[in-house]
Amino acid sequence: MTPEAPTTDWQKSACILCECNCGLEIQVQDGRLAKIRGDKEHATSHGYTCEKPLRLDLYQNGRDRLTSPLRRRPDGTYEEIDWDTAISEIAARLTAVKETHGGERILYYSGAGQGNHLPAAYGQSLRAALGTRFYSNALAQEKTGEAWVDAQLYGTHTKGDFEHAEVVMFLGKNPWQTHSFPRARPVLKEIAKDPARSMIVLDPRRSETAAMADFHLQVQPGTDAWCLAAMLGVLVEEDLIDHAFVDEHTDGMDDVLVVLRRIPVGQYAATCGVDEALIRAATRRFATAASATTYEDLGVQQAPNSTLVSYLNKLLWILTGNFGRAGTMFLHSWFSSPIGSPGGDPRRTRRTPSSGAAKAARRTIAKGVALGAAGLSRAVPAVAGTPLPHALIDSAAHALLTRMAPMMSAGLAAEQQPTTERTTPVTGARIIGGLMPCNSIADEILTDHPDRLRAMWIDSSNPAHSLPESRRFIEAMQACELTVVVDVAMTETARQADYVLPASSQFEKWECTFFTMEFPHNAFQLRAPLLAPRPGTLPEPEIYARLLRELGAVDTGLLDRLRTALSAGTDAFALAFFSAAAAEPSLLRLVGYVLYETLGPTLPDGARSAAILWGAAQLCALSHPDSVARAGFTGSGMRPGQQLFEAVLRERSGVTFSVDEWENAWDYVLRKDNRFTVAIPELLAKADELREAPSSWTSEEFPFVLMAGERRSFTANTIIRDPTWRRRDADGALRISAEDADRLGLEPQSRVRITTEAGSLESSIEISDTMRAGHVSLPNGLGLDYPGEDGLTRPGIAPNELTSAKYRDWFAGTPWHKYVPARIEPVST
Ligand SMILES: Nc1nc2c(c(=O)[nH]1)N[C@H]1C(S)=C(S)[C@@H](COP(=O)(O)OP(=O)(O)OC[C@H]3O[C@@H](n4cnc5c(=O)[nH]c(N)nc54)[C@H](O)[C@@H]3O)O[C@H]1N2
Ligand SMILES: Nc1nc2c(c(=O)[nH]1)N[C@H]1C(S)=C(S)[C@@H](COP(=O)(O)OP(=O)(O)OC[C@H]3O[C@@H](n4cnc5c(=O)[nH]c(N)nc54)[C@H](O)[C@@H]3O)O[C@H]1N2
Ligand code: SF4
Ligand SMILES: [Mo]
Repeated sequence: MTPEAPTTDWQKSACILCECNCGLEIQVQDGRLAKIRGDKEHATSHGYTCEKPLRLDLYQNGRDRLTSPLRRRPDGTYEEIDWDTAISEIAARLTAVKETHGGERILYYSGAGQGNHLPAAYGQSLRAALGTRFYSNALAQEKTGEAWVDAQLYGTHTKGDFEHAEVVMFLGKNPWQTHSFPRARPVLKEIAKDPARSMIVLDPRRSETAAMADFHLQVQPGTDAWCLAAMLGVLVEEDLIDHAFVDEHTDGMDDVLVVLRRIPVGQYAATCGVDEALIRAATRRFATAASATTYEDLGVQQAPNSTLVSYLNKLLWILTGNFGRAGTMFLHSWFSSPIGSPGGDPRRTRRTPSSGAAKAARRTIAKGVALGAAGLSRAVPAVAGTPLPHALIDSAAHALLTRMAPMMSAGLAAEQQPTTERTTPVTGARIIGGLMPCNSIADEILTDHPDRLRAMWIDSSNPAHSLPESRRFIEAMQACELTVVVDVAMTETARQADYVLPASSQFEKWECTFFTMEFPHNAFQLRAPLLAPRPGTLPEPEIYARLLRELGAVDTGLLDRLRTALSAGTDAFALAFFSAAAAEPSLLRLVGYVLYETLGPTLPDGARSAAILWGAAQLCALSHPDSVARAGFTGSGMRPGQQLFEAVLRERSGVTFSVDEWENAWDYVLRKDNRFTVAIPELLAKADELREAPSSWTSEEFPFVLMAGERRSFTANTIIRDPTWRRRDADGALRISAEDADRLGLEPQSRVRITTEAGSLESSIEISDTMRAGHVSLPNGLGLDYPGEDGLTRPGIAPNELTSAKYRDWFAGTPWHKYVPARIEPVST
């Protein structure tokens, strides 16, 4: 099928509105996504969808879709320019910044979209060519604290088997609306109706999920650390610890227990405002269940003490032995990680291929390296031109791949963070997983510090809307010498940029996400385009390639030689590429671009953008050899990776790339003897200080806690901009308790003024019995400028006009979006 052909067939794709990426089947008619249903054959969602994707056409055919590169005029208006002009001017200006201040003064901000991860993957090549060092995206305002804790404990990301757990616990997570695990709603319903299973929810609000829970621990906002500490205190007091598990699988528990024994359970229950008996009952239920899982999300990750809360959460399931069995927590494979591994790259610290493969690799590595050392000029033609035995080419290529994997993986996905800690140049903020904290970005620009950031490249993100204190972020954009935004729509961020580059939509190009977080079976889906690109737009991989050509990033002679090698087969190509990289390691960081230029044009159905996935598939097979083999990708050398890549290209409903047994969860532990390292000194100290630490940040001036950014039905960050998507609650009312409404004399139709340290805005209200007194909530994703009949409309409040960047986690720098001290006043009409 060619993407141009208008068709009424059901075509396979996926939802791009949250990280679940449920498989979809879509009928396209007259350029519209006319009919949409769940894909029953999809490897992870099996036909499930929620209500949100049914009107995805509002994304595809949004009225503010971009169709031409734009250049900002001095008066702030934009003029259309052609692509050649855009590429040459941007390349020249990036080069100027690099030459004047250094490439490391260019911030690359991208990669957190819910559906499109290829831009950030190819963006690694641009970053390599420019020599950027600093990188950020939305993960650095939610998940970096948790990622750091994971890195200390066992080295990689955890998730839970909610479908089979006897007890599930959600901390600041409302999966009824926000999903994050497959088939969330049916799973929640099954748990709620099964008397043998239980749900525990920590949430100040009676969310849809909390309303289904057996134990709703309705904490005071921002006090989860005390609630979790109290639960851990109960575990120790009542000896609910799984001692056999702790002895067999953990190191350092004595240091942890010293702190936990000191916890005053009653005092902490009072601090978090939850009845002590309820905390004890919930803890007993969790600890005595045959299997239990937890999920923490924004309600705790964007609130005070978030990194500490992540640690306490993980101690809860570790102390009760809930790991590595059906219905418990697990570590899992990645097809390609979207976040660097904060504690070191798995491919570096983990044993490289085990069994016979390792020996073979060791034996051939010497040959491979020798070939590589022969350098660019000799090795490449030698491989392309002489009939070396296939087996030798393959094993030499594989040996080189094994050796170069760490650097190559840095060129493929998000930055891989070395074990040494890095900090930002101006404010010294901690960089976790390679990501600069979002809250620090403006401070790294709005200063006269000589090492300040000077330029920003922003792709697939809307930080002028999604970052705290957005007015200040906009000031920071304006202070830059150059800002470039790549997007499908004229967003709040695009409106501030020097250049705006129009991308083809996610239904007009090959795309994928790297949110592969399932176990024991894990799947990856490459999506084919359903429609032709809108005229004037380009897929991001092509945008990056044009810039890299303009910058002369890779010698064209080398690219020609690699193409010649490729004509002899992908193993010859691989050996040629790795040999070249052995002589010039910087090539590895450019692997995406090299693959796009060489392998890309040879791929079927115009799937040029998928070229980078060849590298990802090879690294995946190398990192998880046994799991990938169990998924059916077998053989020696480069073969498993090659087969996996071919399956990815072929299968439209996703490919199961790793198959494990439950006990294999231990294989993913990146620690000596596969044991958890449980004592984290700086967080244990902080836990110990909770007794005296402040637990409230409101004041007489700002007596309310505003949750700035609740997920509701028909919100999906800012991916769908057309306000008619939200048929109800069109302008995103402020939710307020009946008690507060009474006290302030508010009626359902009243309007209020919300004032915080950062701003003051008017809002409609919804008097809601889900809110507790003193807590108010605004939805996420509203306050977007959208073309209406008479110019731009802007229904609702952009939450970050009310947040301040200074409210952030002391450790990870993540924002307190869920805890904004605020004042609420009636507006007289
Ligand atoms: N419908 C929809 N789904 C989405 C998204 C979307 O935009 N719309 N976005 C996706 C993304 S990017 C993400 S990161 C996830 C986020 O998913 P969630 O974290 O579930 O989303 P939120 O609604 O921001 O916050 C969850 C809960 O935290 C509670 N909360 C607020 N303050 C506190 C507190 O101090 N303590 C505790 N324990 N709870 C608190 C809120 O009442 C809320 O019920 O959702 C994903 N799914
Ligand atoms: N106050 C407050 N702020 C928050 C939150 C909160 O709860 N409260 N939540 C935070 C969280 S968890 C998240 S994840 C972030 C999300 O914030 P961002 O990471 O900024 O993400 P989105 O709003 O999803 O923006 C995605 C952008 O990608 C564009 N886009 C869509 N398709 C394509 C494409 O194919 N190519 C390109 N180039 N662009 C495309 C969209 O038009 C949109 O501009 O917000 C954070 N900000
Ligand atoms: S919004 Fe999330 S849960 Fe709903 S269909 Fe899309 S990917 Fe699935
Ligand atoms: Mo998010």
